[in-house]
Amino acid sequence: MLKVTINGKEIVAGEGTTILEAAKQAAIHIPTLCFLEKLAPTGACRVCLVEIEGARNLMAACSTPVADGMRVMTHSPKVRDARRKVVELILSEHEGNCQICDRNEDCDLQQLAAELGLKAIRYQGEKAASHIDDSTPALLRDNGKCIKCRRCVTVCSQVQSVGALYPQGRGFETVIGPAFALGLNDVACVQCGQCAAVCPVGAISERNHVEDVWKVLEDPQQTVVVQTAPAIRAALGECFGCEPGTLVTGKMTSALRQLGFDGVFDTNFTADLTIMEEGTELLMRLKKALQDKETVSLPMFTSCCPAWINFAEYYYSDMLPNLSSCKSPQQMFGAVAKTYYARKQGIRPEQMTVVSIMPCTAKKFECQRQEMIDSSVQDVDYVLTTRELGQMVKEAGIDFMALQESEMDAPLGLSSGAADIFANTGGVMEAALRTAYEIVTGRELPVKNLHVTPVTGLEGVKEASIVIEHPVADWSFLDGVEVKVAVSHGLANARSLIEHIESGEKSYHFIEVMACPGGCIGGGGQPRLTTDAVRMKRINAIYAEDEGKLMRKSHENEAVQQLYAEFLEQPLSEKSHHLLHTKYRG
Ligand code: HC0
Ligand code: SF4
Repeated sequence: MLKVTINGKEIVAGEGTTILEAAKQAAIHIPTLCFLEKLAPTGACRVCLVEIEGARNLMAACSTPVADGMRVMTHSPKVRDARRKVVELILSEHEGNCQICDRNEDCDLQQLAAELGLKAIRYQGEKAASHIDDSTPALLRDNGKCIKCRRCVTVCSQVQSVGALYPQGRGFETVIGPAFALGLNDVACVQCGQCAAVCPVGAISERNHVEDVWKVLEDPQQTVVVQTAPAIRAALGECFGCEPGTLVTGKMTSALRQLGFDGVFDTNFTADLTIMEEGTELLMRLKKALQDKETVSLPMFTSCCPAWINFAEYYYSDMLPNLSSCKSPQQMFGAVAKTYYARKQGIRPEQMTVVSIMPCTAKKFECQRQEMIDSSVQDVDYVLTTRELGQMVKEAGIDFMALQESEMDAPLGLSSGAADIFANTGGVMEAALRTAYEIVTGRELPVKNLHVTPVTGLEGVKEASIVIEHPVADWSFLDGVEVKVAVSHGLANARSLIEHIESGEKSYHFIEVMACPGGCIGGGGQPRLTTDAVRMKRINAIYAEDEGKLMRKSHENEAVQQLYAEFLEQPLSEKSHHLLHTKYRG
């Protein structure tokens, strides 16, 4: 162990600990800008400069390891002056337009300027040129607002292993973006929005569709229904000052009704439906492989995360047959709403608008895919992120925290606890196992409180296995079979998992992949900034929502059972295939 003194306070730290980490242990705050927890520091912004006794230069605390006997000053006059200069220089070339910026009052740079007590910008000069990339349906990038901190570069390469963004040029001329000034649509960007989730300023955000939704809500010819993704309810409250992980399901429902939606429904309803379809698909693949000895694509991968689908299409097109053919719950919802529900309401699909509230930017891309028009028109019309819904509620003058709680509408608003946990990494797997095990054995999954603990939590790749004992007659070929599953989140983890499978080191039957760290609760459209502590609070809230329900398995959802009885007939029926399944092109 090393002894180091920070601001006169003696601290014991392990070998390799950075000054920033050691200071944090001692509750000493050093401001940062480019730094992101758990990722290799770049030292790009120099905001975390500190003074080390005896050293010639100030050093970046995020990338300088402590040494035995080191004496560090984090807020000496020299440090405070240097830090101000750094931030003034950033501000001098930043085309902020703060009052009308997407990040007004939610901007790390504004907060930093306030923290450092900046009262003037001593340097004035040329501003960075604005170049707007609106080439994808999901994201908007404005280089004029970019402060070149490289957080987006770090996340895109280290967490997602995509590397769509990188710094080009030198000094003032440095530009962050895809090569040759291409748009994100022209490179292998998966539209996950993790870059937007970590951008400290307004340089990368979702494409905003709030105005489109206002317009359609004011159109008397349209029946406008809304679906809310599982992860929204544990994060929307943060837009109104709540602690991360505050469940606001009932208030969110009331707010959506006040905004004027004609039906307030739940993506969770089609998450339950997904389990029926995807669970049956998995069992059929196992049957073909183990009983009929046919060649089938195993392992089967979940297919509900659109950024993961993009990733698979770009990098692992040979694995596309391994993806479940199920559309995502968002898209199943659109197809069911504009057929089954529209018919119940006596309206045509073109008289209905489906709006989704999603924690995700890639869902904006997904809803526009050519595969997603099975109701005869585009199945989902607009996707708003959690942040955009927060904006709409504020624009409408709704006092969110004062709202009474209310219930979602039937039938497409009814769902199980299994659907809730889709929101977090491991949740789709657990939900699928709760149903598939019971179908095969007639008994409840033999785990504590229905939780498959090995697939929960924030470990990047998680594994579990379950031995099937005494299955019912139809599934007797599974007797004694050890079903192996894996779960990954963050696409770099998916990449390493796939490489282990391809090399033959690992083999599984079923794999859940979510693109964003933590799953959808950490999506690119969630309130910023999503740290691991925030992820865990949201995950705990989602599990609490699940545990608080009487109905905790997808196959128990009576509204889903009714949908089959009245319309779809059974999982994997012809109608199900037409509306709920698809094929990705690669
Ligand atoms: Fe998700 Fe989904 S769980 S991808 O993270 O499966 O976005 O919340 O809506 O579609 O249900 C996101 C969240 C969804 C879908 C669901 C799945
Ligand atoms: Fe990279 Fe995802 Fe951003 Fe695309 S959306 S640039 S893949 S982080």
